[in-house]
Amino acid sequence: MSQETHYNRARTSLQQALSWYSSFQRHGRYRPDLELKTAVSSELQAIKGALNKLERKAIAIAAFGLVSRGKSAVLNGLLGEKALETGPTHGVTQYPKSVRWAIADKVQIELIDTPGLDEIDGQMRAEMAREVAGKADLILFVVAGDITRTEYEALCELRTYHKPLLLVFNKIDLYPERDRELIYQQLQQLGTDKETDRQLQALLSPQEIVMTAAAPAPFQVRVEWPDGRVTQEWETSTPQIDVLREKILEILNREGRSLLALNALVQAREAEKKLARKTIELRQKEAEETIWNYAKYKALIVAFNPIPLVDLIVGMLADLALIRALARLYGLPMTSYEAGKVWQKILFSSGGLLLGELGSSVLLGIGKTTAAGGLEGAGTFTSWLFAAGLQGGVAGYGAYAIGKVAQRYLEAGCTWGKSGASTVITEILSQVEPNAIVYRLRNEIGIQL
Ligand SMILES: Nc1nc2c(ncn2[C@@H]2O[C@H](COP(=O)(O)OP(=O)(O)OP(=O)(O)O)[C@@H](O)[C@H]2O)c(=O)[nH]1
Ligand SMILES: [Mg+2]
Repeated sequence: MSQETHYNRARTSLQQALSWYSSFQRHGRYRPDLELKTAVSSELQAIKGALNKLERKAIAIAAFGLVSRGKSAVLNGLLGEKALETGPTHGVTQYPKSVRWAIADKVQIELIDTPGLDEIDGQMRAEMAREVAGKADLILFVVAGDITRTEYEALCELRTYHKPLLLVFNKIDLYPERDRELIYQQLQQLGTDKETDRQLQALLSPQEIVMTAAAPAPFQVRVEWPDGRVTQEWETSTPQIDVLREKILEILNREGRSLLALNALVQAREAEKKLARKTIELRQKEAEETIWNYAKYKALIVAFNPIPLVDLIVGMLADLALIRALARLYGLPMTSYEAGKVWQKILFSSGGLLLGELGSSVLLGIGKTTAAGGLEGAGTFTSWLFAAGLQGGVAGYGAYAIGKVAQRYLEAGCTWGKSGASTVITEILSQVEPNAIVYRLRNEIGIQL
C-alpha cells in the first residue's frame, strides 16, 4: 500500500472520529450534558487540530537540544537564510518559534525552533516538549560533539513521544577529521550498545546520524602579500548542511504522507482514549445503575427459567445487551459487531467466569429442572430454591463482572473499530518498509489492545 493510501485511510479515520464525537452526546441515551461537553472539549479540539494539520499536509520538523548546540543555526542552514536568531550566549532562543520552509510545493513544511532543554526549568520544559514534540512529524536532536548525560536523558525523554528522529551532530568544523570519526562512532554506539541501553537502540541507526557544520566558526589565515607584507585575515568555510537537507527531503519524499498519517492517528488515539476515560468517569453513577439492573434481571430470569440451555443463551444475550447499553450510555462508538468482540475478549480474559456460568447452568439448571419436576415435598422445593438462587447469583455476578470489565475495555477499545485510529495505525505499521524511518516505531506505537 502506498503512502497515499495511508494518508487517505488516516483522513477518513479522523473525519469519522470527529463526526462521531462532535455529536456523540446525541448518540447517548441521555440528553446532551454540558458538563461532559466541557470536559471533553480539549480532546475534541486535539482531534480537530490533528485533522486540520493532516489536511493541510503540514509537516512539522522540530529541533531540540541543549543550549548553544546550534539548533537555530541548523534550521537557518536548512532555510538558507538567517530567519532565526543565533548567538554565542546561552539561551538565545527563549520560546518555540516556527518558520515556513518553502522547499517543496506539494507539502507545507514548518520548522520549529525550541529553547535549549537545559535553559528552561522542569515544568515548562516538559510542557514545551509535550506540545512541540507532540505535533512534530520529525525531530532533529542537535548535539555538538560528545553526548553529555543531560543530553542523553533528554534524548530518552523525547523518545517517549515515538517520533522519528535524526541525530544531528553539528559544529563538525571544530573537530579534526580523526576526532570527528571517533565521536561519530561513539554516537553510533549509543544506538547499538545493547548492554547500556536497549531503548535508544530502537531509535538510532547509523543512517539516522547526520553531521553538519551549520555556521562554521571563522578562522584566521596568514596572508603573505607579494610586496612582503604579512597580514592576518578571518575566513569562514562554507556551511555543511546539504547532507541533512537531502536526508530530510528523501525521508519526506519516501514516507512524508505516512508520517503525517501516523502522527495524526497517534494524536487522535490519545485524545480518544482521554475522552473515553473522562466520559466513563462522568457517567459513573448511571453506569452503576445500568450494570446493577442488568445483573438483577439476568439473575431473576436465569433463576426462574426452567429450561437448562435457555439459561445460558439468555445469560449471553443479557451480557451482550449490557455491553451495548453501556456503550450507548457513554455515547462511545461501538457497533454490535464490536460489542461481540469485546464480549469475547472479556470471556477469554475471565475464563473462570465463563466456566462458572457454564457449570452452574448445566449442573444447577438440571438440578433445578429435576427439582421442579417433582414439586411435591418441601425438601424438593428447598433444593429447587437453593439451585435457582445459586444459579441466579452466579449469573448476576457474571453480569456485574462483565459490566465492570466492559468499562475498562470501552476505555481502551473505542479506537479499535473498523476505521478506528488504532486499527489504521496497526494497518499502516504492518506495511512500512524496513528501510523507512517509521519502521523502528513499529513496536512502540503499534501497541495492541
Ligand atoms: N563552529 C561552529 N559554530 C556554530 C555552528 N553552528 C552554530 N554555531 C555557533 O554556535 C552558537 C550557538 O548557535 P545557535 O544556533 O544560537 O544555538 P542554539 O542551539 O539555537 O542556542 P540557544 O537558542 O541559545 O539554545 C552561535 O554562536 C553559532 O554561531 C557550527 O556548525 N560550527
Ligand atoms: Mg536558538
